[in-house]
Amino acid sequence: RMTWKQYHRLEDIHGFMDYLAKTYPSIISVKTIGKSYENRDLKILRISDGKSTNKAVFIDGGIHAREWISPATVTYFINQFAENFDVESDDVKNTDWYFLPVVNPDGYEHTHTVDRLWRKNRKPSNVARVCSGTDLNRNFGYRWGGKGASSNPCSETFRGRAAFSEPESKALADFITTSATNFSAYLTYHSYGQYLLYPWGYDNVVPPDYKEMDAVGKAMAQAIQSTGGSTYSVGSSSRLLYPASGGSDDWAKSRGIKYSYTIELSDTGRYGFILPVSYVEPVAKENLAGLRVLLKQIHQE
Ligand code: 0X9
Ligand code: ZN
Repeated sequence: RMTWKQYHRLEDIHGFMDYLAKTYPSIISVKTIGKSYENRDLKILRISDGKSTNKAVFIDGGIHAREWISPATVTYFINQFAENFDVESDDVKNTDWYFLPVVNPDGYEHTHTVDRLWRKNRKPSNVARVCSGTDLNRNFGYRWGGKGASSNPCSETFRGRAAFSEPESKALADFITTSATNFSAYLTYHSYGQYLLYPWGYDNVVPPDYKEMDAVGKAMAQAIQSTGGSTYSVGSSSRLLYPASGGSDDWAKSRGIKYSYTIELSDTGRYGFILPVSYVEPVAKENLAGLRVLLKQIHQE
């Protein structure tokens, strides 16, 4: 049984997804879109009633291994929509949802078994295996290799040997590219800092339609605050955080997905990555309110 009163291992998360697909076969399906370096499944859960007029939304978590609140929040969303689909709003029902809760399963398991603060994936970067792991959020193929992305395999922000050199980032991008689904939004959950970030991340410039992303981001932050009390700052990630190229959000935006956000969940630094499990439900709940605001916007367009 899945709860949000503990952080779960990968096996539990995948078991939960399979259980939902089995229990609600008319609206939920699970698909393995590829394998990690250590041969773990990259599992996507889709929720949809199959209407052709639906809007499509892609949500992922766990790009960075140690950010445990991220997969916990994404699975909370899944559970909320799956268990209450029949009584959910038209916005939720008129949506094709795609969830990839753990983009980096090898890293995630490594943080449970060996090193709680591991960030990258686990693929060795050279034959000598001096340093392992690529930062998957520096490995995507838009403006790959620019600012804030290291060429040193021992760095925490190692960009990889080439764009999409890693099976995890490649599988995600290939799925979005080849699924022929026209995604209206791409949301990637990280921690920590409480930010709603939009492109560009690669440098301190913004896309032509940034004002719309900014306005929707601010409305989401407002909903988060009034639901759970947390304050989220909204802005372009290069400006609010730092320039960092090769991020999944930039790549999604470059593919024409209009609403592309990186959401840095709680907290603001007291516990950081080691967020006590008592935070999971409040964080996920207030972020569900934020997500619903974005959804409403998408359905107005
Ligand atoms: O640096 C990152 O990858 C993200 N922050 S984290 O603390 N979770 O590592 C921010 C990514 C923002 N987006 C881009 N720079 N494209
Ligand atoms: Zn992160």
